[in-house]
Amino acid sequence: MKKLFFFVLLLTTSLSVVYAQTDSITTYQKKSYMIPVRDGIKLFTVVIAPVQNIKPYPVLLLRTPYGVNIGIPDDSAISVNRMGNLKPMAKEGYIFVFQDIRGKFKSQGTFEMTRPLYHLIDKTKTDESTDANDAIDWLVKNIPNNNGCVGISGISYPGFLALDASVDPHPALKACSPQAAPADMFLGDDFHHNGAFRLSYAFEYSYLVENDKLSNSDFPFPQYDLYNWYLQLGSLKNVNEKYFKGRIPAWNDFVNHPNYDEYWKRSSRLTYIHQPQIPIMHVGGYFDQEDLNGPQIMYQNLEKNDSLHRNFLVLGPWNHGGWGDLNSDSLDQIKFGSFTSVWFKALEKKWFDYWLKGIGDGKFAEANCFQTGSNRWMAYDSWPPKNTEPRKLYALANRKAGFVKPSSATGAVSYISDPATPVPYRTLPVEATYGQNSRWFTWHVEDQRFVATRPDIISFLMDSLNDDITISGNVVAHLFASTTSSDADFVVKLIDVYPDKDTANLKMSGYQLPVAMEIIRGRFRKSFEKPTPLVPGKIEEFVIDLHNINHTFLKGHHLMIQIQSTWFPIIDRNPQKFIPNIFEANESDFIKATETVYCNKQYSSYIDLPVVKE
Ligand code: PG9
Repeated sequence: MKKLFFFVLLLTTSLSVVYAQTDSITTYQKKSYMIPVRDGIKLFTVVIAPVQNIKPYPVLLLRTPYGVNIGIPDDSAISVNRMGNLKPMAKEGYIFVFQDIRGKFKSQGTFEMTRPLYHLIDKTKTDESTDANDAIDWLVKNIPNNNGCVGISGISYPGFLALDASVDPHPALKACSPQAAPADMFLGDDFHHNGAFRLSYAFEYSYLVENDKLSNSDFPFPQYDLYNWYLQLGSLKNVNEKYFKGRIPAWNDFVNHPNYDEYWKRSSRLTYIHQPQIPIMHVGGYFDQEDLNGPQIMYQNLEKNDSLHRNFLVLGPWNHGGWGDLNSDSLDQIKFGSFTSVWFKALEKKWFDYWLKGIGDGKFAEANCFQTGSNRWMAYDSWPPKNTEPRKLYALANRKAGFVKPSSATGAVSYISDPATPVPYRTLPVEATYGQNSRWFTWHVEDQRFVATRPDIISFLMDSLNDDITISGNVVAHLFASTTSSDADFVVKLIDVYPDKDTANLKMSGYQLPVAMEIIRGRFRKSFEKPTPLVPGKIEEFVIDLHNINHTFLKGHHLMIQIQSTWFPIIDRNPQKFIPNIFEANESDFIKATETVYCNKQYSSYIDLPVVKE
């Protein structure tokens, strides 16, 4: 979740209604409506429109489950100076519309988490696409002084809703920008990654949205550091027994659908959205802690059928929704050399100005992907770019990494993984996800030295680079591994290790920046639909998509591969003994196992890297 509104800035000040007579827009006015949709329910909607009707304006719509009531009375006037990062657009005239979706806050109906696109199967059914369609129809017919063109945008859940609106769009809907929008909740994004359950996120988020229709609820944890709280929770079956008591529908769905079944496929946007029906600009962050995969994979999915050239991509050095942040020149310790959100906001305005107002030449790069390391914006006519060659970065038995395949017939590295002492995914304390002081927002760039000395982590370090090396595109790990038990998780990280003595910034010396990382739950290595146990001692290949990056490893830096089998509590503990449904595991099912990663001629574990050609 991203703090929704620029309105945070104006909650404390509602101006008295003063209508300045100038030729640029200085003042907006708020009104609210209950907008009816086709099945008769009504959706609460806030409209913030220019007071000065210099010309007709387009509508920019945002739909959300997080509440749109901005706490100022209807008819209040709002100065453009208080409209935060919407100010540049506001000055030139847009009608901003915010809507509570079905079943949340002041809207009628029932909320359903990531509601499937029901109307695609049954035309009589409603969903977020039909609700958006009906709302747009009402808006263009009822909001004074609109120019008949609507854009939709939003970050995360609102981005997901924007994408839905682009399916069978209302004719007035001219452009859509889904930003940090999840695509598939089992394969990637918020609730699972490759079938591994995102425990702390799924627990806290489902409670946040479903505990109470009228608020965003924080689970009342009795302690600040939740690492031990989640550990003491024990088996996942204790969640309903002790806390939720079956009253959080999304949690019950997690429990009842442990595999990639029809339930997950129905809610996956990859199942139904194959073609951009209007111009779409996907926006994602390389360090997005919630929905890193969605924008990348949905862009790729739509690109296959984009003969009309409506599909565009922006990737930046951002956490979840970081393109809205004021301090976007850095993420925690990592500096990007410029205010990346300022750059993006200018592009976003240009984009909507073109599609909704006809301003500009409409020449947009297919993909604008910031390059981390070298810290520059790059424009591409295809993504991933074509000027790369695949190179394999091997893990070697002497704990080194390199581009030369191991030649020895033997070679392997083992470690013991114990679900009783899982590796923390970030430094303690693990604050509540959206709680006070939470460092949830930056854990994707956290220095991995905090785990480097643990015996249940293995690292493979390459010699320092003599020249820069740039990786642009999809990074994929191929792990050859075995376990002594019947199930195992594997986390693989590609890390940029800064020089031992970084003269550019001494404090960053030795920093271990994870530029790509991902997990797979071993049982799903062959099929997400039909999990199968691992065979003790049997070497198998685990293919793990580490997603798209655009990163320059600078001269003097090292590449490093790191592997571990727990990542807690963002990922639940795999009992390591195969049982059909982990949500029903008993305490006795959680057992230690020895995991072995192979680094030899026959079984060489590696990461496939698209390296930019000189
Ligand atoms: N990551 C959040 C989310 C999106 C869609 C479904 C469930 C969760 C969010 O930030 O809105």
